[in-house]
Amino acid sequence: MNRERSEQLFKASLERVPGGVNSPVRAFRAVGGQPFFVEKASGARVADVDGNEYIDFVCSWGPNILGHAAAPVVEAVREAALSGLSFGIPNPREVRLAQMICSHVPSVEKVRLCNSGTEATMSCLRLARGFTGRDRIIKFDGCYHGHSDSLLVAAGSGALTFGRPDSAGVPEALAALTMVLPFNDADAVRDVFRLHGKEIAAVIVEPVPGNAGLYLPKPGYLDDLRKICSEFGAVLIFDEVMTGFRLASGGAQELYGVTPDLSAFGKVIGGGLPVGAFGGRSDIMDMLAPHGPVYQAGTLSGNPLAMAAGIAQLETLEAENGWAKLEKTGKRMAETVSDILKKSGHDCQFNQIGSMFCLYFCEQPVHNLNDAKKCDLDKFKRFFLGMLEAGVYIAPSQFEAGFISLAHGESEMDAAAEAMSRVLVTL
Ligand code: KE4
Repeated sequence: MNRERSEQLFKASLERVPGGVNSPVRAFRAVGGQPFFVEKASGARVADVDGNEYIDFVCSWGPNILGHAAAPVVEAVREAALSGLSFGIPNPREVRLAQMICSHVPSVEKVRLCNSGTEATMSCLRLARGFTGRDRIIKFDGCYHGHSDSLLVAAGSGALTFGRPDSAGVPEALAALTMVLPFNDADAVRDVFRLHGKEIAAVIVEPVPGNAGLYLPKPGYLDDLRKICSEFGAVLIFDEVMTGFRLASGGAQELYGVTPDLSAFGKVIGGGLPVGAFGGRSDIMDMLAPHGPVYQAGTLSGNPLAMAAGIAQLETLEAENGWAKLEKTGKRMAETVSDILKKSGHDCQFNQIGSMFCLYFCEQPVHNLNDAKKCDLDKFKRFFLGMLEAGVYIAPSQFEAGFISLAHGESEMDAAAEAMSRVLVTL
């Protein structure tokens, strides 16, 4: 495929934007080559500036659950824009979106809207620390919660459970307050609570981790986290930025029947515009300024256009029973892919739940980050590039999840399956 215009744009971008991109994963560093630049997108397809078209299985990392440029969302944003782009004053749409979030997610008694998933999870931590008066938190390896300092932390070496910075610029002293444990191992959590229970403000987890590919919680694991947090008075935070309003209208917490104390949201609730949200128990949420002592704020929080997009997206999902449709498409995709993999002779693992999936190039099942790290990254890279040339865009990293939307119909799924069969033969 000719990508001359994208190459020119990337060259120009590199002069003014670090790495040429505004978010690292877009740079294609994990798969080689250069990113293409999008001209326009519609439904399940994106077209680059050189006129190449791709079936899109990234969906802007989750937000475009109806497909790109979905008419109800575009119309709602257009109409809202005519009445003003930002007020910094309360507006009816932010009340409506707050009510919709609370009506779909029973554990969310109150919610605060913000502008990104990072803000949402960062604010959950500050709330939990303010509510409990404790400083330590627990996260899990392979889970990503955005780029706030307390969450850019890697597991300490060996038995040392205190975290170490996972990015330059994160102070050691702050990172040490974050303990990083293996996902799907409730005993490890219980052991740390026995040692530090009184100092731990919160446990934050992606109930279905989608940032090291995609793997699922083992039966009872999330229930164990709930029991341990209740026993020691720690706040259980579900980071549903990716799973919220995607895996079910009530998110992963509905699917697994586990009630967190706080939840973070983003992506789908913004309809493609910048939105985050965090909410949960009223007694915790009422700690937030101006009502309580925990400060949190945002110039564009509750922005009328972003609210209009989120409301239109959720209303469309409700009206079309979108979650049931996505469940069906996801199941059909898993059946098709497993048939293709059987015939291909490749050792792959295909993890799927609802409209999220990941094809791992490894022999053993993937239940956590260590399993995922055993993948053949070179084979994934060749698969990614082959699929791209075949007009199918999947996540440019083995350690990312894939997404389908309501716009992924039979023709897109058949075309992608056909491309997959052809590319696997070349690996
Ligand atoms: P944002 O700040 O990017 O809106 O959200 C951060 C975040 C928080 N929690 C979860 C579970 C997330 O998946 C994310 C962001 N996801 C990545 C995809 N792996 C966004 C893509 C990117 O960073 O460019």
